Amino acid sequence: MPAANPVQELESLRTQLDAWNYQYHVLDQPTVPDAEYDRVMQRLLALEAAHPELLTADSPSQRVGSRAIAQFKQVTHDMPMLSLENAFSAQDMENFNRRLLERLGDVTEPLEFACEPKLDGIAVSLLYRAGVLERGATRGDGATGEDITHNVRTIRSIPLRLRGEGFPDLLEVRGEIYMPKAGFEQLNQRAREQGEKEFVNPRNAAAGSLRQLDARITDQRPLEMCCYSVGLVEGGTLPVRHAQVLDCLSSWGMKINADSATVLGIKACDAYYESLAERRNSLSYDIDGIVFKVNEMDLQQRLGFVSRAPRWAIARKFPAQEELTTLLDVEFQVGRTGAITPVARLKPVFVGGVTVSNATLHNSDEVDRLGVQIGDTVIVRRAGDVIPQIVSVVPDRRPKDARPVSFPTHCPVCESVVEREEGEAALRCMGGLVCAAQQKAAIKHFAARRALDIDGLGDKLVEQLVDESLVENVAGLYSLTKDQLLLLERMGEKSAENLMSALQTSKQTSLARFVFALGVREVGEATALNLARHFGSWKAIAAASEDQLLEVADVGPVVADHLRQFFDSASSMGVVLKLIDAGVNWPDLPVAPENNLPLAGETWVVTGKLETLSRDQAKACLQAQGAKVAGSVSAKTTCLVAGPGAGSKLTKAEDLGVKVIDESSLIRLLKKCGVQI
Ligand code: 9MJ
Repeated sequence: MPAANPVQELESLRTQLDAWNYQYHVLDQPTVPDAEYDRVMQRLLALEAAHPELLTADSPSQRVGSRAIAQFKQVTHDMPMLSLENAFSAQDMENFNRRLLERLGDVTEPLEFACEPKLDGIAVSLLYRAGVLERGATRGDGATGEDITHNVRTIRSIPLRLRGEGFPDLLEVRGEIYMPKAGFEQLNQRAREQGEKEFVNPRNAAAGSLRQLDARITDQRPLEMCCYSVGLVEGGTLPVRHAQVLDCLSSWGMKINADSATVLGIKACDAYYESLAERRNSLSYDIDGIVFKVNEMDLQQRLGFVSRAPRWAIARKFPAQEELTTLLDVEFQVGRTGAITPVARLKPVFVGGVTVSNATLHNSDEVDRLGVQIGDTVIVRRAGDVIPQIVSVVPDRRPKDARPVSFPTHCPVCESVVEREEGEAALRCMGGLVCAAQQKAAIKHFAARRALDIDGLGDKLVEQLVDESLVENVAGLYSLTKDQLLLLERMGEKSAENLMSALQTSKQTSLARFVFALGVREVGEATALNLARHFGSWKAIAAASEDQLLEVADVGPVVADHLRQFFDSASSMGVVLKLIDAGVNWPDLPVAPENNLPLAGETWVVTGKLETLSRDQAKACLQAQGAKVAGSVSAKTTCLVAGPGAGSKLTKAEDLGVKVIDESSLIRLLKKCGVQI
């Protein structure tokens, strides 16, 4: 339908697209389906093609250039871009506060501070003239950066023209361009699938994405910008408090951090720091600390700068999550099922708040992927409670005497032959329960809290019991005597009595716990619960054919095969019978037909990052309650469980009006269904 007035129609299409873009990328509140956005964009493109003279640089159609630039131009920052002084403790914060008060002299405590999560990305400056984005530049060394306008324009949370009114004629907005964790994971997933090199962390990925000469590449990268200050301002005024300035930027269409806050006094800054530190891993973006800024702009003015950092701000850093260290050696650990895991022995290094001297290398595929050799300098990462990982190798620091990691052909514990099963990454010791390492691991698993929960039977004690040949398998635990225990190192009368009594108590259990405690390969808690519910008794599980096992939710051919192998093995069955003879018991369950389960007939989807459960655990628990768990959201979906970083599935669920809950609600629901979490 040709419009009577193309100028008006163009303006209305652009305003509409800008608004949708703002709602989606800045407010995180999508309002129209993608198809509608695409239709309006197509109309805009057609109209602009018909009227090239009406094309403007701030049109939403003009985000991605069609050609690469030849090179980056240098940009001088008329107002230097500052760095921040660092603080590492509450004491450093006290000192900061004291310095502020001393310098200001006449102000009384408490000072008001703006608290902002310190994004770990690339600092940039955006210049808006008459509300139109004119230039984007990196901070560089603070005085000179690089012109990255072509790349900045591709980032949808950066407006090409400001919204609303009242902005100064010239406005320099500063902030951080970063890659959210979920986008980073997807980017690396794609790189893995295409056999390309992965990025080490979201910061490097953001930096690499902005360093592209061709904006079409940057356009493919999930970058965002969050604004945290202004630089040059001409032809207009801004409010008198920093937090109000940010609110102004927000009203003009810029993204600001929703987790920021203003507080009174330095103690409240500490409390903010502690609460963000606790939430750090569940945020959708990486932060490396908290920035505290004196909120009153006139106080900022009076405080001024020292060298290149403002006196009115400080960054309290979290303990680093990545550090460099040396790989001293690789040793091999044998797990419960014989899987042989290479473990990196590292020169001890303080990272993520603890000293790390070991990291898992997972398997030989991972060693190959990293290309790591003994003697290499490596980057170690420890985030939250996650086990430390080697992220990458620093190739230029490889010493001359570095040597490749060589995998054993025989088990380092029992010397049985080692095999790599087809389609598996792990090497496996074929010694079975002859292998002391597998014996120990099986007993530790059996005694664990979520299994038979034998209080006081810790790892060290299990190791002693096996090393002293007092126990060979889990059934042996129940023939231990107090006198035998008293022979062990550091075992007193009281501890021995307690352990004997804990062993006695542990005999009273549930079928699900018992099945889980047996440690059959791939049979986790959720599968054990499903088996218990489906068959009701131990004998029925042991007697089930592979086909019957396959009827159980969450049991596939691999698990069914492991289960059959376990029950077909005379030695495994011997252990089970001995346990029952020793008095291990549980109430048999009424067999729950699948359609009696609480979530029978429902279809669930799980997306985003979960904190307490893994996504697989959440899925297995839902399936155990009778739900179908699907990979994508549709009108048939009963409920979406969305963790931080949830993306298109969440959008779609909201579009379709599907119920959305978070992890804590899921856990509450599962607990109500009787699941132990
Ligand atoms: C970051 N990186 O998130 C500043 N920053 O302010 C925040 N950096 C900053 N503020 C003045 N939130 C200089 C740097």
